[in-house]
Amino acid sequence: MLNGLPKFFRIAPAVARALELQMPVVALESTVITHGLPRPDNLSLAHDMEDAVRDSGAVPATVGVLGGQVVVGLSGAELEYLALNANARKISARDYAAAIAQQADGGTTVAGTLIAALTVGIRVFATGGIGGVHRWPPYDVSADLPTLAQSPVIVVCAGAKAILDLPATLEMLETLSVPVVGYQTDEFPSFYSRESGLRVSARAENAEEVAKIAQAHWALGLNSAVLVVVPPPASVALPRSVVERAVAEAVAEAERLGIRGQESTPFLLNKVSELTGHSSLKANLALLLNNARVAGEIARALFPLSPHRFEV
Ligand code: PSU
Ligand code: MN
Repeated sequence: MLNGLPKFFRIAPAVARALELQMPVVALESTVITHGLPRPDNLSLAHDMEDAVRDSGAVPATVGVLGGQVVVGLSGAELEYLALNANARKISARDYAAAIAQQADGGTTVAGTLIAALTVGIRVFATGGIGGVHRWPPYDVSADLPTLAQSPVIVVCAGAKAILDLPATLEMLETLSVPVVGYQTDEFPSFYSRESGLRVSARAENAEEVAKIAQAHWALGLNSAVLVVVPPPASVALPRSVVERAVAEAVAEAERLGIRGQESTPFLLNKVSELTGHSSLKANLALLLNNARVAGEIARALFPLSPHRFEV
């Protein structure tokens, strides 16, 4: 499966070996490193997420673009280079080709990471929150949504980012035939908060059940992602009212400053972090780690061969 890859793809040896042996692999995105989190938390978080995947017995593969190469499984030095690189682009589906042709560096979004995961055959992916339908301007819809519709990958997240229009995002996921599976919950989490008042389309109690749902979904010939939503850990989750107030203020400020398009998500996330006295940052870091751990367990349920059995 790894033969015939486009020449601008590079897979880390540990990841290539795991894929060939059908061992559990979890893809991780890198826009959260380049644009989502402040330094130095971004780099430590990137390492911690990889460790969380390893601790649950799977092989992590952080995806990014370096000098126009799509790298699946960034090394420690490469993670550091991206985390410190202020010129790194935010690479969603439409941005790939230019980044490759122009030999640029960048962090891949959920959409960008899904494309790379699918190209090399990774079926499980962990992130913080997916993009979706924005509250303002009303016609800003993340490429994460249509890409999820075309990518048979299990995506583990804490819902969609709280800055979005969550009911509209859920409706769009339904339209796109993406199951939204609550991990030990009936409620769609709202990223920083465990609650949203919105229901998921199915509930799973453990990783094995998620794997069975995904296998049945794909056996039907459906080619969309299965979105697994995990509430943020109770110890760091914020009350919904606190988040809502901060989001309303951040959105109003973005509107005042005329911030649009690609810049909108990083601006709003940063503003919400400031307005909540950085307790949202703490929740963000904790939920990312938790999602990496759950994704590792799901990957093991999907590909029951443990990597440890092959370690000599
Ligand atoms: N969630 C975060 N921080 C982020 C993102 C999500 O906590 O930086 C990124 C993800 O990579 C997601 C992207 O795919 O934001 C969506 O951006 P847009 O709305 O521009 O498509
Ligand atoms: Mn957008």
